[in-house]
Amino acid sequence: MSMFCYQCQETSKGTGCTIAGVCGKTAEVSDIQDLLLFVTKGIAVYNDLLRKEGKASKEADKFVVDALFISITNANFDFEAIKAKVKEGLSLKNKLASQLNTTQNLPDACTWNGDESEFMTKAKEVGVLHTKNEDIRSLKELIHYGIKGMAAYAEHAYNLDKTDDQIFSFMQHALAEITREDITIDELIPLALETGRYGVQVMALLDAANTGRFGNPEITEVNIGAGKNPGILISGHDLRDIEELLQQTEGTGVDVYTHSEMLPAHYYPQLKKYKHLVGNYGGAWWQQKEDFEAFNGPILFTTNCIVPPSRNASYLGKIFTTGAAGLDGARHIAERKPGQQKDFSEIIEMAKNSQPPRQIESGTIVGGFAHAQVMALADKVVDAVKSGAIRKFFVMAGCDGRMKSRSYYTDFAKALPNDTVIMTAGCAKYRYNKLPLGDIGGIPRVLDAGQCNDSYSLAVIALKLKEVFGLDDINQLPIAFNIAWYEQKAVIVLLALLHLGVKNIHLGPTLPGFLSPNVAKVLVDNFGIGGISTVDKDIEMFLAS
Ligand code: FSO
Ligand code: SF4
Repeated sequence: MSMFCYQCQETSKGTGCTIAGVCGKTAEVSDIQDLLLFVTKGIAVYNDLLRKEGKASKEADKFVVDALFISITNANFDFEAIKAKVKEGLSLKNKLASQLNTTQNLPDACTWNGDESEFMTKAKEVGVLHTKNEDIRSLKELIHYGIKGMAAYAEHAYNLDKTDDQIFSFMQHALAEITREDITIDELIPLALETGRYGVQVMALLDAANTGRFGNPEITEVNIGAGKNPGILISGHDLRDIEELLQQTEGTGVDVYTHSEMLPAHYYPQLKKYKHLVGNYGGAWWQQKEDFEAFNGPILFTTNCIVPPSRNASYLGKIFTTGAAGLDGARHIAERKPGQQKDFSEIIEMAKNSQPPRQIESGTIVGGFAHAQVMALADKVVDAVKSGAIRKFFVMAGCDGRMKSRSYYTDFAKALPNDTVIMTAGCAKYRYNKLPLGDIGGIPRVLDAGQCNDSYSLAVIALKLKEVFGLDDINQLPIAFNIAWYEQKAVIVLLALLHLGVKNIHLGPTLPGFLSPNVAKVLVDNFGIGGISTVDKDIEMFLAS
């Protein structure tokens, strides 16, 4: 075995990538990520203790968030950049150690201080399989992945100057807890549920950060064709990055197109006002090789999901990364200095010398149904439910991926009866957002709330509908949850929904490989979590319940 990783839905054979990642991660990158997470746990333990002494470090808060985000699926493939982060972590760890008054039994994650020549040997000792008991390992990793998702959302909020000390504190406390060798299953289960509570909190924080700066998403038709000017394609999830890119490209003759999870940028008043934000180009993240070949201009990744390009890809020299994203061979745009913007001039210059994008499709898609917009239509929605025009809502949020079995979601959307409405968020929507599914009395049958974190909006809508209908329990609403997952942000979304009391969530296309049979049983018995079967059987089951 040259590596071990089982954090995403596409993990090899559903059990673990052991030679190289299905995602394109090499064993070397996987190992250095393991080491980074080990050092990060040491920092979390120290900062958790320092917090008790009233001396928590803000530098550590930020480091933990960055390091976790870097190790999310498809975010960073740059070995040297991750190694540099390990070194930065080691020196921060020593700084924190020197500030701590209490000395107690500290774990290896705190005390290990190897030099660069020892990095790869140590990395082999500290990965996921270090925990031998499969149930403990499963629960620890469930919490760990939830916290990674939380870190992604905390980072986006941070970039918009919104932070929450309770979230930093919980992340570090939870990391410290899962570093314990003596932690029991009875301690880990409530910690997993508490992770969901902070999942709701971080999504609320990011929602407030996004809407506070860019306004509430509103119904918007987004062009999916190509224009005549050269363009920059921006991917990932960071709205501060796209705002600065739009400001810096204004008046340059270069258009900006969104890709994959950046599509919802079009729904925000303070972003859609830029006339040169002309459309969304291509499909979900996993189709990027074909889409990028056709785009012609430079591509900026603000986060995941990156698919490492092959050596002969025509767009090889045109990829830029920023923030937590990284790719060897791509140019990385440095962090913004205090009071300044990131400098995107190199990308803009490259775009000016590029051909315009090749048109690969035409038409428009509609979105912008986040909580404020749906609530503005509440009377219409409630009437449609009361009159029976809408029989059921299907929350089909989450992620897309390359597995063939994900065609289930397209078939499911097509087979749903005409009196049902899909509520979506995240890149899962690309499986059905270009289908002609029509509307019910002016309410589109696919309501896109936004990015994966905007699953929060779907939960807010459900809670408001519960109030409107005077119900005691969210599960009495005519809403079914058929969620597609791929990476760790979907894990925090799932834990958040469980925290809100949502039961009987179906998860596909496969259940997580990191759930041991016993941990899966806990989720099934207590929350009614289920998988998927065939489209017909599932629709029948959902409509009957
Ligand atoms: Fe998708 Fe990738 Fe947004 Fe994820 S582009 S898969 S859950 O990063 O975060 O939905
Ligand atoms: Fe495998 Fe997923 Fe880990 Fe990549 S992120 S190595 S595909 S489990």
